[in-house]
Amino acid sequence: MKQFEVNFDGLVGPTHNYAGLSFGNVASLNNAKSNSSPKQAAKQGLKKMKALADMGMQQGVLAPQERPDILTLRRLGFTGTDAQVLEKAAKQAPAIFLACCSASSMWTANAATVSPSADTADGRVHFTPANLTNKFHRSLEPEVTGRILKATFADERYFQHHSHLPDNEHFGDEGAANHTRLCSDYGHAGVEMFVFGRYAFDASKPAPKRFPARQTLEACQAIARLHGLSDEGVVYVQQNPHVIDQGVFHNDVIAVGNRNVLFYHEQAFFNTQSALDEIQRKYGDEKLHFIQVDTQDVSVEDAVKTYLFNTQIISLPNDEMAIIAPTECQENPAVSRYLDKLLTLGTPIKQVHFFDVKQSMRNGGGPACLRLRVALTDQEVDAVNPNTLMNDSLFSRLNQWVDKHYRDELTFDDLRDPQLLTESRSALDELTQIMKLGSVYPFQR
Ligand code: SUG
Repeated sequence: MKQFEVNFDGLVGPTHNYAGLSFGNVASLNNAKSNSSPKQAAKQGLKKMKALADMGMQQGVLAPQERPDILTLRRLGFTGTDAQVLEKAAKQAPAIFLACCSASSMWTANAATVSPSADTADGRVHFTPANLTNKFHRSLEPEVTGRILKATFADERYFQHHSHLPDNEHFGDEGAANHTRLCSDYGHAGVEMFVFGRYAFDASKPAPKRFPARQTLEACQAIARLHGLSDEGVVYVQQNPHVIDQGVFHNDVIAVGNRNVLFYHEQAFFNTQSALDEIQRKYGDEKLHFIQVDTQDVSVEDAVKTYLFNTQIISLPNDEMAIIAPTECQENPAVSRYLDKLLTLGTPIKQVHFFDVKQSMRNGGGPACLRLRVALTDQEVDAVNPNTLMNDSLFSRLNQWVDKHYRDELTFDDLRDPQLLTESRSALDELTQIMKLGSVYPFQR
């Protein structure tokens, strides 16, 4: 049996904009209110997906969500026609209105936590959508995320879908952005490393002071239980509260792993040595490659600016590992020097490829934020909705679709334009036909 890691990237939605919604995420705050280009954003994402498919990787696509979110605005008491709901919300409650316009579902690393069949008690692939409770705009995602995941991974013989955790800060869950799996090969049982920012029920434990910790230990434990993971296959690691306070709002901004490699910053974790010891012990006899980047080589500030750790580490068909990095890493002298050095260290990482995903980076989303990893056997790949898998024809179809429906530029005031709502809905309606997803959106039900 063959086994793969399939990256499911989020397709950027037609309302992609910069609203400064994410306190604790430096880029989101710094770029608030600048103009965006939904068309460029979607095309940058598609280009990365296609490039990985061309490298011989299995690559999937996850559909965006319906925005502006009229249903939520109605739940909050705005009434009338859809256009009136938009107008009233924009005028009376601009902050709520903006949250309901965000295309944030593009960062599919936050869509769900996924455990491959090799790790779970019932031998199925398990999915739990993230509740994203810490940010209002993101807390609107899990319901439809669940539907999109079910439409993508429909076959119940292979795929098990859970509801998102209770919507409360105690169980704040940000999905795969705080979840890393180490394994000798994708189809072999691995060690699932859950990284959390705080303890929900114990205020005496260390926690950040300036910015919020979005993920709790208790959320991680609930997911491990739901997915039927064994205690010997799980490690819980606390994130260093000081780096959260410097803008590391998810662990994937400071660490990334693939197979037998964990690439992380010296300051990433609270209790690094005991975490690494436990991971190695549970992993077994084969030595893991712990690649630590020291502060003297790359500061936390540069890591946050360039997203050195929000890179994807992928295993190419020839088994070499490659880093998929944003161009910001190439432009920063310290980080670019480090990446040159990394290739000479004799680790499994042998190549670096740079991608321009600036539209997403300006909201704090790098290459790794844009993708949800799903390790699958060839049988499971065959059970995936084939219209969600990237190939030449889907690539050109989706580019045409973007050209037809997306705006080149979106200013802040455009978001209240009822025409944008109509455009977005007709785009998504067509997309559900292209990807054969069924009626996943509220406006279709
Ligand atoms: O949740 N930004 C996202 C970025 C998510 C990045 N994902 C990972 N690290 N895995 C967030 O903070 C900003 C939206 C705005 O400000 O308009 C935003 O939601």
